[in-house]
Amino acid sequence: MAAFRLGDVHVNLVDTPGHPDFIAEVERVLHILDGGVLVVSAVEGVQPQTRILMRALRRLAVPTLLFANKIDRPGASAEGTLRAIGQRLTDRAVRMTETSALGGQNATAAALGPVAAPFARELTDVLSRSDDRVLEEYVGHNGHVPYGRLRQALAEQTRRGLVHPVFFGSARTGAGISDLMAAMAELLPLSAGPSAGPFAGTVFKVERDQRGGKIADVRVFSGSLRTHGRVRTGDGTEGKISSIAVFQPGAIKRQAAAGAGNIAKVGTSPPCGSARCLASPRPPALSITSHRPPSSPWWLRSGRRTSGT
Ligand SMILES: Nc1nc2c(ncn2[C@@H]2O[C@H](COP(=O)(O)OP(=O)(O)OP(=O)(O)O)[C@@H](O)[C@H]2O)c(=O)[nH]1
Ligand SMILES: [Mg+2]
Repeated sequence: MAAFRLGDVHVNLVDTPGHPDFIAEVERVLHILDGGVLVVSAVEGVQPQTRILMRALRRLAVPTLLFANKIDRPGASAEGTLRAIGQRLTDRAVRMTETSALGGQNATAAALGPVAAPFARELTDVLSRSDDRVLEEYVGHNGHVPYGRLRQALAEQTRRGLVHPVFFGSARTGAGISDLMAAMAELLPLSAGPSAGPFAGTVFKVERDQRGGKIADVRVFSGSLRTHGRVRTGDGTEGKISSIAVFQPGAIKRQAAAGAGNIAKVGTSPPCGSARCLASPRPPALSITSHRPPSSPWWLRSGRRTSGT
């Protein structure tokens, strides 16, 4: 897990294993996400576990970007990867970056934009499949929907899980990474639960701390948790919160409280034994906002990252 900032957006990243043996554990994490980045290899393409993860993300309606990694590696192919994505993952993928010099250290990936006419056509084509208004505007504007309008429809449909933007790049050389990160802020939903009011959160993992005590990893959707506050720690058992540490950029910080949007490591007495502790499910009405004003704080992608590079 890690936290970082993208402008005024606070991002909590939860990395999950791509191996199918861990799928049950991964699914528990998928429930707490606001959005996902499914990583595939631009060399190996779509692997069986990638399909399992994509199915789970779609079933749970997690808005998901696709990242085709390793464009620096010999054998990397943008066309091959896009074909595999189209055939084996989704027919609603839309390519967001152009690439050059694939297969070597100098491989580049750059965001497509308004000057790329085929890109605008592809966006129009994919977006109009789920939104008749885009088609109407296409006809009304003689085949040229304004780029800003396409981008807005792209964000809207990505947040509803109707399209999956595809980015290329290399974690090794850094190519394409800034475009992927910018897209996380632009296209994935922000969570906007209030910090006032009753607590709602989910324990998505329970692990041992250095002293052998149990620590619960909690995503707070709304309200807050405070040290010494009373909580339910299991099947009806009442307990007390003994410690809270919140993921902040660069560090996990001990804090007196964790509020909406935080991911926190929470110690309780008696210990939180299972994911049912602190039981208070994600409130559906608060889970995702479908619309993000450009400069409002957003919390997360709580890790929308899954899968096998
Ligand atoms: N050439 C190249 N190698 C990469 C790149 N990204 C990751 N790798 C290598 O790929 C291997 C797997 O990387 P990981 O980051 O462990 O992949 P992962 O998807 O997290 O794997 P799991 O957690 O096991 O699912 C490592 O040897 C990395 O060094 C890349 O962009 N280019
Ligand atoms: Mg990994």
